[in-house]
Amino acid sequence: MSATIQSIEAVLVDIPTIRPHKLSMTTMGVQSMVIVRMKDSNGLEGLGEATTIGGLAYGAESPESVKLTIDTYFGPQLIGQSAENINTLRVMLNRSTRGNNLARSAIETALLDLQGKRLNRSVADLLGGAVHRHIPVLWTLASGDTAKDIEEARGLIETRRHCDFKLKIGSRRLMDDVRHVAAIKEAVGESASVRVDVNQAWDEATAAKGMAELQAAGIDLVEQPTPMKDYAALVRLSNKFHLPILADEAVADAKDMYALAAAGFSGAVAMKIAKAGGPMRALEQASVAQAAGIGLYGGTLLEGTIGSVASLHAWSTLETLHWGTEMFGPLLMKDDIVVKPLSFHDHGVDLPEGPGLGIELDEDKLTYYRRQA
Ligand code: MUC
Ligand code: MG
Repeated sequence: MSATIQSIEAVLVDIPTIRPHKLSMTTMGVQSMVIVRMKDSNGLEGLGEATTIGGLAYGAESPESVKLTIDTYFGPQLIGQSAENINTLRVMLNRSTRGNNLARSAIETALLDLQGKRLNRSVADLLGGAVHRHIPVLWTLASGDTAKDIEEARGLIETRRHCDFKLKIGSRRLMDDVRHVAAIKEAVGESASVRVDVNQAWDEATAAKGMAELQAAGIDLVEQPTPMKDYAALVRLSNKFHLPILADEAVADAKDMYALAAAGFSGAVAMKIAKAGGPMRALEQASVAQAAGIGLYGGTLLEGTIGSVASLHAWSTLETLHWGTEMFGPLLMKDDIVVKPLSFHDHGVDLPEGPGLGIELDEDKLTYYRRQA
């Protein structure tokens, strides 16, 4: 059964968050997603998603620019092409396009979903097969208030939804942040892993002082303490402390991973399908990290269910996720646009069953949350 791509629609969707989510560079009250609907000549539909954090606060692409890229550039190239050979289409886009990895990720995801539906296999099957079907997920405490964060963490530990926590810091004075983190660590105790994400807010000297303090407070991991392009600082800090560093903004794809590892970095990498340009490209990065002895972590740009599930299919194929994942994006939003939301329990999430991503859109919810022109 041959199939050609008939149409590609990129829909902007805005869903409020359950509480303000405070990061060093922005505070989110809503999450904006681009949902890709790719239809083929057999009437099947592939779904994809591209999301970022706070418009242009996290990276060079915004939800609005992703929609424009897909509508103006990717759509005309892809429509009419055979949908069956994803690698051929990836090569075509690689030749015509620089960057724009968020838009590429949504397209690669939709192609995989479509292919899986056509072949009656899951996306994980297309990627070689799932090694794990229940995947660990941490929660980010980012209300901006220490007492509220402690209360939130205690509730989640009690219901066994999460046992690991990431704290967003970097917008306050260093010692205020350290006191905030130490108080939460003390409240949740030894059995919970507490990590911090600085989102590039520190210079190297502040990071060195901060890491010494956080190491003493029993913190397990420090994510992206220094600016993304400053590889030398990240390498020096990773060599100086036994508290490991998680590289996030510094590393988008396999090439970045190679460059950072070759510069002498040790620690871990936050893989994100959005940064890499899709689930297949994120797994290319995982191979480079594994070869360099760098730990793996399944990262998020706070995607909704479609983007989170696409990531989960990729992460499920990896034998070891040294630091687990943070695929909690759907839980941060007040509502969902899929018929059957993900099942989060026992400190993790179940990989959905069924062909493709295993996700069905709720058309009414999509209509309700889609951005009006
Ligand atoms: C980031 O920088 O890691 C992931 C979890 C969260 O709360 O924010 C993101 C982005
Ligand atoms: Mg991060």
